[in-house]
Amino acid sequence: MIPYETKDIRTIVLLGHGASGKTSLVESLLYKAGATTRLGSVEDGTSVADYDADAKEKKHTIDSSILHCNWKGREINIIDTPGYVDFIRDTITSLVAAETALITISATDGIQVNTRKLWDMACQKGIGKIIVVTKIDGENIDYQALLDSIKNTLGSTCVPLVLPIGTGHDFQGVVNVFELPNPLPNEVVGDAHSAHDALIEAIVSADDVLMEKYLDGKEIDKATLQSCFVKAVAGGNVVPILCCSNKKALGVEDVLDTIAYFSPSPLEGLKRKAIDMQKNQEVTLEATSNTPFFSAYVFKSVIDPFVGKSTYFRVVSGMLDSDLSFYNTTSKKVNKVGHIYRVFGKEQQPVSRAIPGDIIAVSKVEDIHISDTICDSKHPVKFPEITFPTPMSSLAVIPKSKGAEKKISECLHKLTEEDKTFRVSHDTLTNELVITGMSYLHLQVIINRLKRRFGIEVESHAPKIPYKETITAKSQAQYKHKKQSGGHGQYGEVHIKIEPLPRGAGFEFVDEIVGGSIPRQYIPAVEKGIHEVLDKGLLIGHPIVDLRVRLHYGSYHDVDSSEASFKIAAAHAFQDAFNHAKPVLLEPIVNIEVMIPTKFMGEITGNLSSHRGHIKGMDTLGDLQAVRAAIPMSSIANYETELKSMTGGQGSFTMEFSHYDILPAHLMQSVIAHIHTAHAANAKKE
Ligand SMILES: Nc1nc2c(ncn2[C@@H]2O[C@H](COP(=O)(O)OP(=O)(O)OP(=O)(O)O)[C@@H](O)[C@H]2O)c(=O)[nH]1
Ligand SMILES: [Mg+2]
Repeated sequence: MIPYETKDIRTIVLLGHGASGKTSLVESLLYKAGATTRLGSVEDGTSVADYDADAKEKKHTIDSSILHCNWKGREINIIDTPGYVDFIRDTITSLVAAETALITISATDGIQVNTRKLWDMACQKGIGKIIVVTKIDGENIDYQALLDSIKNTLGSTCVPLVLPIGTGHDFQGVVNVFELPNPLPNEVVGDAHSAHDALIEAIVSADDVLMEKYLDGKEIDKATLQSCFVKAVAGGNVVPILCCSNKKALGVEDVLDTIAYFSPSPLEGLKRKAIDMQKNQEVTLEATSNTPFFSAYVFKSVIDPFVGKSTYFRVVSGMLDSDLSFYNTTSKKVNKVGHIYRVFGKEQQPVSRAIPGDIIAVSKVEDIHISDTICDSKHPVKFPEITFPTPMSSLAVIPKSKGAEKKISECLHKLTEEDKTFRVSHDTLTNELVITGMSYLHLQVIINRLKRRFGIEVESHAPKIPYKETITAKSQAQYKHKKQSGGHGQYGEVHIKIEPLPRGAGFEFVDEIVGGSIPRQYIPAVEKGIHEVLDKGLLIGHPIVDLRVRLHYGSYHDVDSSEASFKIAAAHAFQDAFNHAKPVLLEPIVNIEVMIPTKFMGEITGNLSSHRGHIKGMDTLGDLQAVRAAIPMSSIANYETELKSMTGGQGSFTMEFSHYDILPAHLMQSVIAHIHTAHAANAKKE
C-alpha cells in the first residue's frame, strides 16, 4: 500500500542562480520535515542532494537530485537542480517533472543573470512559481529594496507572503501575512498590515466572484481563500515571496507550509498535453481517473559502471506496477519493468506501484532515454520533445595510455546518454576525438567522470577550428590525362567551368556534355574525381563547399579511356580551376548572448567588437543587460575566462552556431601558414 494519494503529492523544482542557496534550502526543508536527522551542508560535503563526487569537489550542484519528505500529510517531491548554465541540461529536464518552481534569490546578491533566465523558463513551461529569498541572515541587507527589485524585474505578480523579523545577525524568523499574528513582533521588516492587504487582493484577483465579494467588504472564509491561493499560484497569477536562513534553519517551516497548503497538487497543477498517436491529435492527460491509462515523461538518466543505467520518469496519468511492462512511444518497443523505485538522493527505495504525480526510477532498462514517453501500449501517447541549447565549447581528447582509443569513445558515448548538452564526435578531417559541451567547466567535469567512473585518463587541447574552403570568382580549366605505357593506355580529357554558390548551398555538378564528347558512362567518374578533391581541400586540407561545376566538354579514346583516367583528369582540371577562382577560407560564426549586470555593458560590447563581433541587439531586464552578437568562433575560444575576469564571475553567456562567412584576407594567410607549419611538424613526428 502506498501511504499517500495523488491529491497529497506536491512536486517542486528548485531553480536559481548558482550559489543562491538551492541545495542548502533542500537540506533545510528535509531536516525540518524530519526526512534527515542532521542539517546537511554543501560546504562540508554532507548534503544528501549534492552526493555526487564532482558536486562535492566543486561545491556546486552538477546533476539534478530527487528527494522527498512528508509535511503535514503532504508527500513533497523535491528536485534540486544546478544553477549554472554549464549544467543547465538537468535544470531543463527537471522542469517537465514538477508542478511548481521554487525560485531562490540570495538576499546578499539579489537578482542575478540566471535568476531571470530560469524565471522565463518556468513561465514558458506554465508551472507555478514561489520565490524564496535565502541568506536573509547575511550582512547589509536592504529587504525593501530587494522586494522592489524583484517586482521591477519579475513583475507585480510577486507579492510577499512572509516578512522577516530582523535581518542579518538579528534575523529571528518570519511573520506570515496570510494570517497575521496578534500581536505583531516589533522587529518585523516592513508594514505587515499593508502586506496582508496586498496579498489577499492579489489572491482574490484570480477569481472574479471572490473579487466582487472582497470589494463588497464581505467575509471570505479561510478554506475558500486557500483554494483560490492554490489556483492563483498554479496559474501564475500570484507568486508568493518568502525568506529564510538556511544557516539558522529559520523561516523554513513557512516554506514547507506554503508548498503544502498553497502549491498545486498534480490534480490542480499544469495540464500536460501529449499527442495521441492513434488519433494523431493533441490530448490533455490528467492525473485523475479521466485518464485511466499509464503515461510518464522520462527526464533523467544516470550511468554507473557498476550499477548500470538508472532512468527516472514522472508519472503523468494512470498507474504502473512493478514487474509489469510499458511501451516506449519513441522506440516503439515494449519493455519489461522489473523493480520500480522511489529515490532519495543516491538511495533507491523499491515500491510496488507508481501513481500519478510520482517520480520513479527503473534500473537497467536500456531502451529508455531522456525525453521519451513511456505508456500503456494500448494507448500510445507522446509528450513534446525536450529541447536543449546547442553546446559550442569543444576540446580534442587523447587517452593517456595507448590502446584506450576504442574504450574512450565508447565511455564518452555512454556519458552522452545522461547529458543532452554533451556530444562526442570523431573529426575525420583532423582525426581528432572532439568532445563538445556548454563550457570548459562542463567538459572538465566530463573528463573527471571519465576517470572516476571508467578509469580512463585523457589529455585535452583546443580542437582545430572547422574552417571550410570556397571560391569567390568564376573560372575554367581543362586537363588531358594521357599515358602510354605498353598494353592499355590511359586517356581522358575534361573541360570544366566553376562558379561560386551562396553560403550553405554545398556542391552542384552540372552535366552539359552534348554530342557525346565524353561518353555517358564516364560522367560519374568525372564527378567522383572532383568530389575527392572537394573532401580533401586544397588550401588547408578542409572541405571545399558552395560552388557549382559545369562539365561542358572533353574527349575520349575508344580503347584507352577508363573511369580511372577521367577521375584523374577531372581532379587535375578542378584543382587548376579552383586556384584561379580566388579561393578563400570560410570561418564558422556563432550567435552569442551575454547576460551581465548593466555596469559592465561598455566593457563587454567593446570587447566583443574588438573580437570582430557585430552587436545585433540588447535587452534591458531590470538591472541586467542581455547583449546579442554574431562573432567568429575562433575569436571566442577563451571567452569563458575573459568574461569571468571582466565581470568577476557575474556574467554568463550562451552561443550557438549561426553560419559560415569569409575569413578576412589579412587573417587567411596567417591561418594557412599556421596550419601548414602544424602539418609539417606532425609529419616530422610520424
Ligand atoms: N549565511 C547563509 N549562507 C547560505 C544560505 N544558504 C546557502 N548558503 C551558502 O551559500 C553557498 C551556496 O549554497 P548552495 O546551497 O550550494 O547554493 P546552490 O544554489 O545550490 O548552488 P548551485 O548548486 O551551484 O547552483 C554555500 O556556501 C551555503 O552554505 C543561507 O541562508 N545563509
Ligand atoms: Mg546546489
